[in-house]
Amino acid sequence: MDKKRGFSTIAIHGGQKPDPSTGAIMTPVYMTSTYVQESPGVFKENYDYSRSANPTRTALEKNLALLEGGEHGICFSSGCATIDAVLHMLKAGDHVILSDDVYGGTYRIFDRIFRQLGVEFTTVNLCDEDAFKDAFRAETKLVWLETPTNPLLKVIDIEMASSLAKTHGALLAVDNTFATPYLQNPLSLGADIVSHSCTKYLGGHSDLVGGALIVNDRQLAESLHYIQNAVGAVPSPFDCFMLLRSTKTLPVRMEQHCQNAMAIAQFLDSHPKVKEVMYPGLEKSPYHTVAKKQMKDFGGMVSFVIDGGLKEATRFLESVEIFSLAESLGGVESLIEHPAIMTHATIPKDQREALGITDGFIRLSVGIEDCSDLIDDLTQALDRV
Ligand code: P1T
Repeated sequence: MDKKRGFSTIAIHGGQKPDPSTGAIMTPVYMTSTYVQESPGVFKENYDYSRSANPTRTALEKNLALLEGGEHGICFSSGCATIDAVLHMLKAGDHVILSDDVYGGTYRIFDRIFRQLGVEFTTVNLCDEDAFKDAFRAETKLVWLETPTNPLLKVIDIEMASSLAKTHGALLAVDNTFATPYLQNPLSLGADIVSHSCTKYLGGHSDLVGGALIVNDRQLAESLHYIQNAVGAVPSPFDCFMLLRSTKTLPVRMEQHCQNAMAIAQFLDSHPKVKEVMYPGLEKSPYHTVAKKQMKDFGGMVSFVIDGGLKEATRFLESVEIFSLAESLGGVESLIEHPAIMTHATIPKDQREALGITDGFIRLSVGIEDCSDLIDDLTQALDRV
């Protein structure tokens, strides 16, 4: 598929062609662990063992690379496995600058797994350019950020981050899970590595766990492929098939997620029981200008602070009927969660509260149901607080 085709055309056809033996339009699920060799070391394409390569995974890797406008896609069994693979390129004594607001599980990989192996990291508010500059050391090899961030929905200027990382000889990795390639392409803004939890919008139906890295640089791709194969956190052919099925509808789903999220952010912003709304689509958001510059639309995630504390938040979370109280995000159904107790519990309490992830802080993954039903649900739940 030509990179110049439109996003929806690439989403549907990219990386895929009818099965040559049958004409099946859908890429088959190649449920095989190994491949027959004609002679020792002589095998078709690069298929010798399914940890190393599998045709269903190859189609997905090509599809995701094309969607991100990148050269190489490398798929993993989860979003966390992608972060682990990137950090495996580092050695003891190397230093990473990590955005101060990231998924709790991301922070945990840095804090509990790689710190004890000698990889150091500093958390910084990367929206503060001076603090960002000050965090670089001679040993800094990598900057890792999410934008929009989880769960505060801060928007970090990717071009600014890329220029600082380049000046200091560090790689820039952008976790593009919240925006998806439909809304933002970090490689085109100077990032070296794009990371995804495919569990979220790319999967879109809350029925699989997966991850992907996309890069342009061949050597970087080879290093990551080496780690992918050596460590072995690869997705099953069936999950790859499910993802290929899902990315076909990514554009239409994202349009509806964004439209519903904007309406809900505006509704919450004018509600007397809501203290603060975080959504980069709101003009008064401090991140609106950067978001407009680098994103096509503002995404399906909305966070807000309810008036009161844990008691009010709990009553509200127990009262919603269409929103489901659950971790994760990006599915067609609306989810709601309490980051302090759920997705970000691994971040130390003082650090979490200093960031603003307080007991009244609530995160919504706005689904694609009828928006009026979602607003009615939030209204009745707020009435019960
Ligand atoms: O769950 P997994 O596929 O391993 O992805 C980890 C991950 C990576 N990056 C971001 C931005 C994420 O949000 C996540 C997972 N997040 C949740 C489960 C959550 O509810 O926020």
